[in-house]
Amino acid sequence: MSEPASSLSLELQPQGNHQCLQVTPSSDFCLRGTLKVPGDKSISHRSLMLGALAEGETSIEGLLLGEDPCSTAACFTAMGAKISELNSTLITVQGVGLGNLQEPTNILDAGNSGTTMRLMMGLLAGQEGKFFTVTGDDSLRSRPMSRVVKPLEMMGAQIWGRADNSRAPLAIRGHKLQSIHYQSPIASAQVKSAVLLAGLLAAGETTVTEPALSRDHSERMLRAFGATVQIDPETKSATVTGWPKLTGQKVIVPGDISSAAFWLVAAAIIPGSELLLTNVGVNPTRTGILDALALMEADIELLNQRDVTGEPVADIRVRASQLRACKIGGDLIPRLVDEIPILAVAALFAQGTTVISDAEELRVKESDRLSVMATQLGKMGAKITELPDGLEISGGQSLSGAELDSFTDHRIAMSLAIAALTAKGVSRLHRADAASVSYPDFFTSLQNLIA
Ligand code: SPQ
Repeated sequence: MSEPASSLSLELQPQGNHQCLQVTPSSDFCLRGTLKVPGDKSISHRSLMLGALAEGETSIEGLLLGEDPCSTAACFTAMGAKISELNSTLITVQGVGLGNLQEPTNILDAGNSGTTMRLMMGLLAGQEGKFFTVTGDDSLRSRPMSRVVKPLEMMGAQIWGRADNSRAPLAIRGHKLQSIHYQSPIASAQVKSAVLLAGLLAAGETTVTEPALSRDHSERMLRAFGATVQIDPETKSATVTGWPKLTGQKVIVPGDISSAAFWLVAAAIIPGSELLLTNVGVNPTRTGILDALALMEADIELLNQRDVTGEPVADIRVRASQLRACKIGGDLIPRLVDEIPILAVAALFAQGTTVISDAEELRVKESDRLSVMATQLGKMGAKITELPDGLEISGGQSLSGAELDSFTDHRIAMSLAIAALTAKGVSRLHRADAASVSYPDFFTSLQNLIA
């Protein structure tokens, strides 16, 4: 990466199979400009999966061309879906029809993507008479899969794997399924979606009830493709009716608010910054980050709010301002679960002590995000305490440059890169390339926004 106009410099250096980002900060820079963040990862996965299951053609505009959706595309291509080259802004998928996925001749590799593995397992469980093996990278093979194996087994699924069928690689023999009403112990869109997708292949009605509402992209898109989906917001339940006729659709993927979150926080904490983020998905099950930043008194404005193929979208303006500490927990957590690492960075610059609780789920993401953020920000001199279910972060701090590591977790890589911009002294962020999982152009965009 070339030298920026200011004296701040970002340099990506090869390091074995990975890349190391060297950040040499300066005191006189800010972030300015207009940016379109890449397509929503959750919606991208679902559009590929439902496109593969539907009859006819699905066209997808704005699909995230990150590593995770590429894993989903490769898995469904191996099962007979015809997916056009993933190098353009318009992707087409020729579906095979519900229940008609082909038995792949090799192991299905979900890479780093929990969404690919868990949602796909729901769809594979009911492909009668066919055999599938699913695996992933080191991180994904260490993540818990029993949360989807258990409800799928209640529906009649046949699944085998390591650690009492709870860790990939997992083998699945497609089997006739029965509908269930599943009371999920955790608010998880991946659990909910896996069960609802399995419910498409079971006679009758399959319901999932959650302790708090998780993202509802599956429910919205299933409806758009022709499934009958009932939502009961009171009981936090979603119900699908089995064996719908799914028909290929036109999907326009909005920008990912989880990717926008890095810019929202960066612009809020770097004095003099002002950014306009265009075309960002603002589905209320995902806008917890906006609510948290509003609690912190960030200067954020939603403009041009509209609906695009069933998902709410807006442009978001953010300007630097003095943040205040806040308490984040309860039902807000599933609505900002992936934004907690970057919120921890915001909290370092807020007046007072921010406490994040009820976030134990972060321990089973691509890394243990509570532990990694506490140790990595700690290396920069931050006063941050790891709690069993969250973080306690003292604000008003100044950070020092340090040797940092993403632990190959994309959200950690981008959060630490933003923290490094604000530090005094050089930071080296090892395995920074992890950002490509959800945001392949992150460092180029960062470079372009520096003013
Ligand atoms: O797909 P994966 O690897 O699980 O990705 C993450 C992320 O940070 O991008 C979580 F690590 O996002 C999940 C999110 O945390 C994506 C997701 C979805 O698309 O349904 C739901 C959330 O997970 P969960 O377990 O709360 O359902």
